[in-house]
Amino acid sequence: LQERLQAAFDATIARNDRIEPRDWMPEDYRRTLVRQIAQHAHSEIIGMQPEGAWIGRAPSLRRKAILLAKVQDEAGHGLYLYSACETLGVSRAELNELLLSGRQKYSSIFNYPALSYADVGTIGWLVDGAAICNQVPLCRTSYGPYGRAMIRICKEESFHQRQGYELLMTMMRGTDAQRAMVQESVDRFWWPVLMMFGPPDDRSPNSARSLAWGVKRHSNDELRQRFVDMTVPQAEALGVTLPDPELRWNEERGHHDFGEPDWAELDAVIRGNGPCNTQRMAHRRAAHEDGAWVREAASAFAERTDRADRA
Ligand code: FAQ
Repeated sequence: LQERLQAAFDATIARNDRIEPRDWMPEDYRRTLVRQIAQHAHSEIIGMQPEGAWIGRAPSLRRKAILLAKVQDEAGHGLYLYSACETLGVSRAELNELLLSGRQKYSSIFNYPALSYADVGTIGWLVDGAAICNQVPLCRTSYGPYGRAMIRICKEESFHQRQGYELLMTMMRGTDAQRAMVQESVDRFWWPVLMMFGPPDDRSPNSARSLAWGVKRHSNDELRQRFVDMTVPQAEALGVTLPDPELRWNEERGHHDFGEPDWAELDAVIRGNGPCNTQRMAHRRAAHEDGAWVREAASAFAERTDRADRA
């Protein structure tokens, strides 16, 4: 029986069809998906913090409304992804515990601070830009609930990217001080954004299997290259310089060459030693504890309506 189930699973993957929650799947496939989807969900929730810190300091009502809507979207993406993950047999409470105890990760990029209002624009342009590059192919991932969640999420991420770019465009049309603020922000974010795509292919232990299973559709380096190629003309249109002296068009390859990110820095940030890791986790833990009364009230209400329904 086991062999027949495995053969049916392999055939579904080979046809590029979706695996659905009730289908049999190898335990390692399930584990890989829980790991990736949970990390993705945690990233959305922790990712609310850098921009969220600017909601009360937005320079106008219009900017505040836009930022508020974007950060709310991120919460929605997190909840959507937790639900997709729950279809694999883990509970939201378990996933939350795995994040709070440091056994599951979230994206390295959210361990960098948002120091100026230009960072709100840069996060939209570059961080959401990188997220889109990574996530559009995930709309075709082999696990149904994850792929379907990605379709809606990508639409919203595209809007996020454009609002960031529009914010930076507005600042670039402003004063010298505003232009300098944008450039300083791009200088700080460029390399950490390139690291969002993960370690280089020859140091990416999960890639081979995830690619074979159709969980990932492209390697980390392929997506990083695609992002650089997509971003260079946008930087030119904006009038900012990307802080990489090795960045140039390579006619032969038909792609941009670019410098090597500092992989030791990525390793350190992933291990918990980035500029804001402690702060991000402390904030998340406090938010979880502060929300205890909401969870208790919701459970008590659910229990009471359940009892009333049965009576
Ligand atoms: N940060 O073998 P690989 C967003 C870990 S976008 C932290 O290459 P894999 C939107 C990796 O987990 C951000 N850890 O791993 C937003 C693994 O450790 P493990 C979220 C990283 O899975 C915008 C180890 O290193 N997007 O939130 C990172 O094949 C603005 C070895 O790596 C996603 O999660 C990193 N950068 O490839 C929200 C996309 N890179 O798990 C708010 C879905 C690697 O074995 C504001 N995920 N690691 O302990 C993926 O596509 C993949 O999981 C990769 C990593 C590409 C991230």
